[in-house]
Amino acid sequence: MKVGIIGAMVEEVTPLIEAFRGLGCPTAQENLGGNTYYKISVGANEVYIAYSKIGKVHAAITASVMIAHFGCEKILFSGVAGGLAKDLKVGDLLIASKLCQHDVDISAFGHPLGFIPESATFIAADAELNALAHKVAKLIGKELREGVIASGDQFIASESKKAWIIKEFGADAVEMEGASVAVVCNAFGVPFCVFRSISDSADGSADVSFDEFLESAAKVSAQFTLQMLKALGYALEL
Ligand code: OS5
Repeated sequence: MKVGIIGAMVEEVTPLIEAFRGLGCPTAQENLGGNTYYKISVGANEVYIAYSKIGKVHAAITASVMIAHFGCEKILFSGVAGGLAKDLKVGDLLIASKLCQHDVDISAFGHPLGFIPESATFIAADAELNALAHKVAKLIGKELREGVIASGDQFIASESKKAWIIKEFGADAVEMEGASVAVVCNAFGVPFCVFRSISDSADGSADVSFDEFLESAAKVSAQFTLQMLKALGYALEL
């Protein structure tokens, strides 16, 4: 089986790559379209890992390459997010139920915010992967929240913008890549799920909180992603 794991920033994929190095898994590297893809063999299975760079366009490139070039059959996204829901705090882990693009606006033509004709406002993550994630969480005693993720090419750092995204999309967390990975996976019929650990609260101090907690939150998501791989049949001694 070939599974692709995408993060946006190098900090989001480094804990994964280091874990596989520590396990002695054979690793090769290939550069394509501005990204480095790590091809890691785990027994008979392969995992492809790359950080896309920030934003929806970069993440869409990476997801497309993983699927159309490397032949990944499932895609997992691992990274950090800004928390919108009041009870989400730094370090909490969230899996997306569905994702939307909060910066899509063709309402001048009567369309709802976030909607693109022949597409949809929300794209649901794969039900089987999400169910497996909850099973894994229960097994290892890790709290895993499920909620709506809104993506856009903006770092949200204000109470007013945060409130607007909650009001318009009912989102629990905000980031800058997940929905574009959802669009690509949906277009190719590839099951996907999105894990995000909270690095900040998308408010006036989001930049400070993000800098402080990026690394630790990224590790939370990466550790869980490794457990998911194990549950998917990868022979990992975690
Ligand atoms: O990938 C971007 C989205 N991520 C999730 C996230 C988020 N998204 C929106 N709003 C929030 N409040 C969010 N909280 C977490 C995180 C990431 C945000 S953009 C961070 C940019 C930080 C940065 N800029 N320059 N550097 C770092 C230095 C640098 C230098 C060379 C190469 C790469 C980076």
